[in-house]
Parts: sequence; C-alpha cells; structure tokens
Amino acid sequence: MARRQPRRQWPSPVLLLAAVLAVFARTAAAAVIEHNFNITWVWADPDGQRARPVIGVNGVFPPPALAATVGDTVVINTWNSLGNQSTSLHFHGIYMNTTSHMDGTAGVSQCSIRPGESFTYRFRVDQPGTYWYHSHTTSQYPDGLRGMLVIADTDSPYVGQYSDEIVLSLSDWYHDQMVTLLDDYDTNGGDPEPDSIMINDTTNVTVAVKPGTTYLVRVANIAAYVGIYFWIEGHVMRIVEADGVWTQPAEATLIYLAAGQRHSFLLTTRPDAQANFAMVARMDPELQYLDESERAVGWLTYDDQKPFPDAKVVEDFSGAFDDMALVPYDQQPVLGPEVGQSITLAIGMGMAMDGGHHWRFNSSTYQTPSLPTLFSALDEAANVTDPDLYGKNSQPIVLAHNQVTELVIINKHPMDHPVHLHGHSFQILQRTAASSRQDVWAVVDPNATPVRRDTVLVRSGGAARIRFVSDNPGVWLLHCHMEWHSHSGLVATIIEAPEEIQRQGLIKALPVGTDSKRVCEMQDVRPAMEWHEIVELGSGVKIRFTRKQ
Ligand SMILES: *[C@@H]1O[C@H](CO)[C@@H](O)[C@H](O)[C@H]1NC(C)=O
Ligand SMILES: *[C@@H]1O[C@H](CO)[C@@H](O)[C@H](O)[C@H]1NC(C)=O
Ligand SMILES: *[C@@H]1O[C@H](CO)[C@@H](O)[C@H](O)[C@H]1NC(C)=O
Ligand SMILES: *[C@@H]1O[C@H](CO)[C@@H](O)[C@H](O)[C@H]1NC(C)=O
Ligand SMILES: *[C@@H]1O[C@H](CO)[C@@H](O)[C@H](O)[C@H]1NC(C)=O
Ligand SMILES: *[C@@H]1O[C@H](CO)[C@@H](O)[C@H](O)[C@H]1NC(C)=O
Ligand SMILES: *[C@@H]1O[C@H](CO)[C@@H](O)[C@H](O)[C@H]1NC(C)=O
Ligand SMILES: [Cu+2]
Repeated sequence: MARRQPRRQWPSPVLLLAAVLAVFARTAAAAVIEHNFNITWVWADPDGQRARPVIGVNGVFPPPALAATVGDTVVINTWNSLGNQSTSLHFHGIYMNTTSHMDGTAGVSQCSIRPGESFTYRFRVDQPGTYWYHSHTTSQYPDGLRGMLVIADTDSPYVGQYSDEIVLSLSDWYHDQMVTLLDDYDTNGGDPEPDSIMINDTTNVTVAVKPGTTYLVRVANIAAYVGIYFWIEGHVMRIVEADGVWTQPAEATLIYLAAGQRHSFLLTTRPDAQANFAMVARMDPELQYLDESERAVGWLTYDDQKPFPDAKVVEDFSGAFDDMALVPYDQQPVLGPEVGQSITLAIGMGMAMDGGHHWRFNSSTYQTPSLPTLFSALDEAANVTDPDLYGKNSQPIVLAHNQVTELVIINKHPMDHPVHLHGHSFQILQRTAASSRQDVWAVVDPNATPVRRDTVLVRSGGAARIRFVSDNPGVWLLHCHMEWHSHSGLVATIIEAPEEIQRQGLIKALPVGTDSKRVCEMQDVRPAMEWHEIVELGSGVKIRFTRKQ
C-alpha cells in the first residue's frame, strides 16, 4: 500500500513521456480529408436502359467514394447547384459524437441547403468500417445523391490477412425521378417498383481478381427501397463486419442486406484462372415484383479472355446467413442487466381520407418540423426534457444521459422493415425469425454477445429488441430505410440527453456553427427564437438561442 502512493502522486517520467508521445503520434497521424462537392443535375444511364437527369457531384455520377482512416477529420464543402431542389448530406452510421449538427438531417440537425447555398460538413471519424453517405432532405437520395464511405482501421483484427480491398455498392434504380414517383405514391399508395438492381451503379460490373489471393470485400445496400440477396458462385464469404462493427469470422454462401446495411467479408479466390464467376444481387422475392428487374449480375474476373457465364437462377433463399448469428469481435456482453429506460414502438399504417398511405410508429405520422429539432433542444429558456417542446408530429422521444436504453420495435404489418437509428450502433438482443409470427420471447440471455449494427430488419408479424447506451448527446432520427415509408411518416426523433447538448453548446472544437445558422436564416426559419452567438476565444463559435419576447 505504502509503496504505491508516491507512484500515484509522481508518475514515472518515462511513463509520462510515453503517454505524451502516444498522444502526439495519434494527433500527428490523423489527417484532414477535405472534398469539394458541387451538387448538380447530370445526365446518366447507369442501368443501360434509359438516360435521365440524376444528381451528381462535380459534374459526375456516381458521386465519389470517400475514404478516411480512424481518427481523421472529414470536411465536405458542399454547394447546392441543383437550382430547383434543396439538399443536405447525411453520413450513414457515423456517430457524430459532439457534432449532432453535422448529421445532415434536414429539419432535425440542420435546415436544408437551399439552391445556391453552401454548407461545410466537418466531423471526426473514430470508428472503422463500411459506411455510406446520402442526401437526407425529403426523399431525394434515390435520384443519385448517395455514395460509399470507407474508414480504414490500422488496428483491424484482420490486418495482414488480406492483400487488397474491393468496394461494391448494391442498389435499386428507378427510371423516373423521385418527385414523380412520390406524387404517384401519395395518390395511389403502392410502393413503386424499381426498374433495375445494380452492383456498383451498373448492371454489368466486372471485378478483376488474382487467383489464390484473399480480399476484403465491402458491400453496402444503398438502395431506396429493396432488401438484396448477394452471392458469388463458386466462392465462400467469411463475414467479418456488420455495419462498422468487426465480427468474428462467419462463413456464408448467401447474404442478405436490407436497405442501409453493410457487411464486409474475406474472399479467398480460387487457385487457378480457369474461369470467371458470376456474382448476383437479387431483389428480395418477398416483394413479389416482375422477373426482369429482379437481379443484377456481375463477374469476378480471373481472365477477361474467358467467357462471362450467365448466373444460375436461384429460387430458394432459406439458406441465407442470419445476421443474428454474428458475434462482434470484441464480444461485448449484453448491456444491462438493468435497463435504465425502455421504449416500445409499433409500426403501423393507415389510409388517410385522401387515399394516401400514412406510415407511423404508434399513432403518430412524422412530419418534418420547420425549426430543426436540435435547435429546439438548444432553447435555453425552455424545458428541453419535455417532449411537448418538440411538437407531437416529430414523434419526440427524450432520453436521459448514459442509460442502458432498450427499444422494442413491433411490426404487425405483413412486410419486413429495415429500421435505422442515427448516432449509434445497437445490440440486437432478440428478433423474430423470418418464418415465425410471434412477438414474445424468452428472457434475455445475460451471457450472450449479440450482434451490433445500426440498421435492423424487423420481420413482418414480429419484433426486435435492441439496446444501446445513451452516451451520445444529440438529436437522432429513428426511421424505416425504405424511402416510401419514411416519406409517409415511419420516423421518430430521439432527443438524447438534451441538457447535455445544452452544456456542450454544440461542439466547442469546431468553429462551424455559422453555417447552421446561415442556411436557416436563408429560409427565414427562426420562429420563436432569436439567434444569439457567443464567441469564445480558442473554441470557435457557439450558438445559443433565446426565446423572442
Ligand atoms: C458548380 O457547377 C456548376 C455547373 O457546372 C457551375 O456553374 C458552378 O459554378 C459550380 N459551382 C462551384 C461552387 O464550383
Ligand atoms: C452491359 O453490357 C451489355 C452487353 O455488352 C450492354 O448491352 C449494356 O448496355 C451494358 N450495361 C451497362 C449499364 O453498361
Ligand atoms: C429539376 O431540374 C432537373 C434538371 O433540369 C429536372 O430534370 C427536374 O425535373 C427538376 N425537378 C423539379 C422538381 O423541378
Ligand atoms: C465500385 O465502386 C467503388 C466506389 O463506390 C469503387 O471504389 C470501386 O473501385 C468500384 N469497384 C469496381 C470493381 O468497379
Ligand atoms: C406505443 O404503443 C405501445 C402499445 O402498443 C405502448 O406500450 C408504448 O408505450 C407506446 N410508445 C410510446 C413512445 O408512446
Ligand atoms: C420538464 O418536463 C419534464 C417532462 O414533462 C418534467 O418531468 C419536469 O418536471 C419539467 N421540469 C421543469 C423544470 O419544469
Ligand atoms: C461519445 O463520446 C463519449 C465521451 O468520449 C463516449 O463516452 C461515448 O461512448 C461516445 N459515444 C459514441 C456513440 O461514440
Ligand atoms: Cu418500411
């Protein structure tokens, strides 16, 4: 006992120096990844069937893939040159810890960026893995404004086990623009059917590989709507990541990604270059759409002089890998056992008097507030823990800070819904199996090491039980990632630790608050509030709001 004390008071100079050097090394290695995004309409014909105006970046479709390394700061200087639509950029799966105002959700974390306006996104990425970014203004991203975001991990458990990476997006594609499709949807109600499925924004991608080589393949479903089965003929996938969380390796020959989900897997190629192999992205047959648009075929190309065989037709998807079987690499145990706060939400749908469909969690159909919810949470004069402050139409759910939070999502509707939470990944403790229609379970196994991800497929007639710690103060959407459903109201707002958001006064380290202010002022969004800036030397601009008298 006595010997330890001096050590506590006077840490060894060697240890101190080592600590300082370690911090310095981390800081020195972290880079600023800066891009200029000039968002415009461009013409493109990705599926080779019909050219149409799509949304591109810097005159090009598809928008660029972004790459960064854990610890980097990403800066996207965004100009809206669309002329006729507002926009914003959301970085799907990024926690935005202390930068909730960079989450890119129009009406939630910022006002949308009007035509002719600009906005700089600036945030740190402290999480490895496969992500994507997309517009989060109205239901705009299926018109093209979506791309990959890959965050490299120098501490990856799989470093040294593969020689190269392959990045592939999976998506659906519509020949009509979203404004047209949404108009039709609002009038007729049925989910519009995609015209094509694409791998990497085309219907005939070829991926050159070397024999006897192991690759890390990253796949993301960046679709507007459909769940997608993916497989590579003659090859086994060893899954190692779910939505940015490294997992222990799990072998699969057929995987499923709901809209918004990602996986990476190790792929060891065949020992020789005798043939090329088809890879297939197949629309979830549950959606029962027409055959010709149901799949995209690409090829693992060992030898481009050899034939590109057509893919075999697969009808049975019962052997698809179940993501509930994945074990996170860190084997994080079940959060709890005590739950600090628990929320139950039921997915429902009603037909309005106008004949249109209105999706809802419980009884409330989400409508985007004119003042972003985050800014309401910054109102110094109001009781920010009171859900009434945020308006019933935003389906506000206020969470206390640093609690084990359980969310049960019940799906009585006869269709699977991919539910995505911003600002977190969560443990999926229980989820009703595909074929079963029950929504009650056994007791949670306290020794389980549940899969963690940020988008969960809640099965039809079933439910999912998820948990996370409310350790990320901010305003985060919880929503169905099928655009038709989120457009028509299947959205809730999680207001996490609002008093802590106030204490942070938006992030101190990032002097960018002025953009948040400017894009709102452009559209005269400042209803009950006065903008009120506090400038602090050395820590940039903080924004506070005071209520108008
Ligand atoms: C964006 O692109 C448009 C069309 O090419 C061009 O007119 C405009 O000047 C560009 N804006 C910026 C900020 O580069
Ligand atoms: C794919 O290849 C076929 C055959 O070469 C071609 O007709 C089609 O236009 C291509 N699709 C795209 C999107 O390039
Ligand atoms: C916006 O402009 C694009 C490109 O000119 C056009 O194709 C599209 O129909 C317009 N959309 C709206 C809603 O006006
Ligand atoms: C697929 O698209 C990504 C960008 O999203 C790109 O980095 C990658 O090289 C493409 N892969 C192939 C095989 O074309
Ligand atoms: C949603 O409805 C369920 C009953 O169906 C209820 O238990 C739950 O508390 C409601 N959730 C909220 C956030 O009001
Ligand atoms: C704020 O609102 C919450 C929820 O309505 C309530 O429990 C709390 O007492 C209120 N606090 C103050 C200071 O009014
Ligand atoms: C956010 O940052 C806090 C403080 O560093 C940390 O405790 C928490 O785990 C972080 N949350 C997320 C979701 O990254
Ligand atoms: Cu849905």
